[in-house]
Amino acid sequence: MEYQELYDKLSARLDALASKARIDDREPIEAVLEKNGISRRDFMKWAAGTTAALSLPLSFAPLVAQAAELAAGRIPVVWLHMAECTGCSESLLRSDAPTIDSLIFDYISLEYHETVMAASGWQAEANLEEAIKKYKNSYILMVEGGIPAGNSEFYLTVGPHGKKGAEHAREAAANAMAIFAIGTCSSFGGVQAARPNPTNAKPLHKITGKPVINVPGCPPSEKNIVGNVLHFILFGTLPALDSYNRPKWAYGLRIHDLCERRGHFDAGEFVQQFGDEGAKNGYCLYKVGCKGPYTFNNCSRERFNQHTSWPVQAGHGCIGCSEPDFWDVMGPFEEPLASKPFSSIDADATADKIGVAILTVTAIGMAAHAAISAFKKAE
Ligand code: FSX
Ligand code: SF4
Ligand code: F3S
Repeated sequence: MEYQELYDKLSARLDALASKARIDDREPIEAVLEKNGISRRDFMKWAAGTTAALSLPLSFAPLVAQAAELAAGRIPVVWLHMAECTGCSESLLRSDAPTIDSLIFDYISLEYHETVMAASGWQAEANLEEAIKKYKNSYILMVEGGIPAGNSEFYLTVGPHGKKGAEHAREAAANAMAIFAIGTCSSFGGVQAARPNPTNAKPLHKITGKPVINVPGCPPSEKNIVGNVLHFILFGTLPALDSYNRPKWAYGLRIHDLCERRGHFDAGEFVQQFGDEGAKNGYCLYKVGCKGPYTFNNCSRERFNQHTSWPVQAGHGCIGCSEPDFWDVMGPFEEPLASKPFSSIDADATADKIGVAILTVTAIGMAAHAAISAFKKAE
């Protein structure tokens, strides 16, 4: 599709969304940004950066800005917590000067989010049930955390009914318009599922049996979380996904491909041990365990903590936190994987090729076309 044709299509979609009645009566996002000292110019700069992050042409920035404005008040979001550390929510919410991403997230119509809502106990449970009923087939479901499964479901119970986490997830997924697994735990099981996986924790798609877009990372960056919401608002369909159902715009390249220390890797300049001269000179961290060559994510580009830094910039190698089973297959974290089969993967491998290689460790069988048709139906 030509860019102009795509632009017109997305623009018509946003206009249709704008003509829908708002589901709440809060002030417009523009006013919220202004109150936080963010000018229109800053906002448009942010839109341009987000457009690039989403791999769209720069001329689409006004559409991304419009999607961000519409994210509030028109698309309800239900966010469930399962077994995890809440780091994914913290990634967005805990900044001393909120970024535009975190303000937008704060401002989207979070109908239910256990960390940030005021309600608790029976009231919280009633809010969840009501939101699921009221916004049937029109809400986005985001789930954080791995989910104890099978005979171990009772290891996670939530709320005053003592409902199992898996039941909560299945009920909320049944009528969602789109489902996102936020974080490595929800995408792949994460730390809960590390050997010996005492609670039999499973990823969201295995519990719900539904198409799920995985947004892994322990935690994922705020850009990857908010970017996925905006992408969905813009397109109303699945983004291009890799073999682990991760959006390619965010997870299409390896940490190693985008790393600022890559020149040192290519020149054979390595940190031999933490604190040595090489470390002071910012040399490559491969020999002290960096798993950037095996990990697909955009951390060096998007960074964390208000976009200030990321693990490798801070002086520690990537530990592969957005890959399936990283606790089991990426360790030891401070030694190279030299003796593991991964080391035979050639340096120019694409996400899909690596995915196929790692599929021998964990099989996630989910056909993208099935997922797309399900989304189209829900639209
Ligand atoms: Fe924690 Fe989220 Fe890691 Fe998991 O993040 S940052 S353990 S991915 O589910 O809270
Ligand atoms: Fe690659 Fe890691 Fe070295 Fe960066 S620090 S160049 S990601 S091995
Ligand atoms: Fe995780 Fe590696 Fe990024 S450890 S945060 S994927 S640099």
